[in-house]
Amino acid sequence: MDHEADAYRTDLMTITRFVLNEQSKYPESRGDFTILLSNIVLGCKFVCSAVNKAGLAKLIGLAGETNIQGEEQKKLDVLSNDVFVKALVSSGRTSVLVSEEDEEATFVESSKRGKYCVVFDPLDGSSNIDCGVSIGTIFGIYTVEHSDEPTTEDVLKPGNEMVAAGYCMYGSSCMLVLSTGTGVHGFTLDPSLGEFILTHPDIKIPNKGNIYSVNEGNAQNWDGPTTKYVERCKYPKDGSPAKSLRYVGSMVADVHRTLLYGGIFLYPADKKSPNGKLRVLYEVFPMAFLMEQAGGQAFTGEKRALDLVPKEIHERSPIFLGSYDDVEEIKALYAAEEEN
Ligand code: FDP
Repeated sequence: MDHEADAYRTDLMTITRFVLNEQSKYPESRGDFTILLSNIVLGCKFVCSAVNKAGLAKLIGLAGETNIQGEEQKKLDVLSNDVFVKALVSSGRTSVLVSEEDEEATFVESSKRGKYCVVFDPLDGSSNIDCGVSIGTIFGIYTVEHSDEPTTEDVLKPGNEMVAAGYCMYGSSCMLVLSTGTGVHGFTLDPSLGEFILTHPDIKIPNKGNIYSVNEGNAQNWDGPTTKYVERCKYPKDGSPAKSLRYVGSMVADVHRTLLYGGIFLYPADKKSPNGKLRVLYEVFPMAFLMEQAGGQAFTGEKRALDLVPKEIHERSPIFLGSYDDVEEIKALYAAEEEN
């Protein structure tokens, strides 16, 4: 056994150390956010372990329930939702929870209430579970106005009021990407330690990328600007090389690649789904928050994504997010259409 190497590992920047360091910059802080985050991290480790064991434990398969989006729930979705609801409530730091899996918001009982609201998709990309493709948890955090009397209004706020957002990707490795509003940082789970270690400090998305990511099967129903944009990706007019297409169909995986390599991820509106598919509170907002914090942009086809004000907790919105210059291009196409 290499004791020297082992001792060196205790010097690593774990996610808990990282958040405690951040907390120490705010002398008035009482550690509530650190406690909340450590409960989210626990939930992620739990789901990661369940995802890894899914085949073995025969967890895969339908649980026989249908969620409010009309999708069949998988056992892992149900499990992940239970894991996060319990982890968040028991943190004693939350008042309102909105989960993709629950039709109504959950109001935490008064004895366990705290000053935060958490919106989350416990297991996004669920159609990929059965074939072992990367899936993930997405979350966003707000503070409540009055924790003694929380209401749904506490989460029906624009994304620019989020205090933190992140996702955990259950892929070839388990990675948690987090922003508390001061940049984006990536932590990889070291399974032997059970700790998330800072492996990707201060992630910055390249200003321009050479990948576009979209479900092209919907192309016949797209609007003009999206059609034009994707055409330009394939047949650039300025003589630059065509962009590559990459689409996993699991938002966390597609956004993660976009964040690291640059490029653009699109889930536009189409004739069949005028509001697109992705949910504002727990898909669009957290990913838009991370993109902006990494130097990219997120646009809805009308406005900056984080300026949307949702009216319903499960509202959807079209989304174009990624490298700054790539999103500028799609914004210009929408602006040109408006002028005509
Ligand atoms: P899924 O349906 O597998 O849960 O909103 C959920 C989501 O996956 C996203 O993770 C993904 O980006 C998108 O839907 C994929 O939708 P399409 O199958 O329509 O491309």
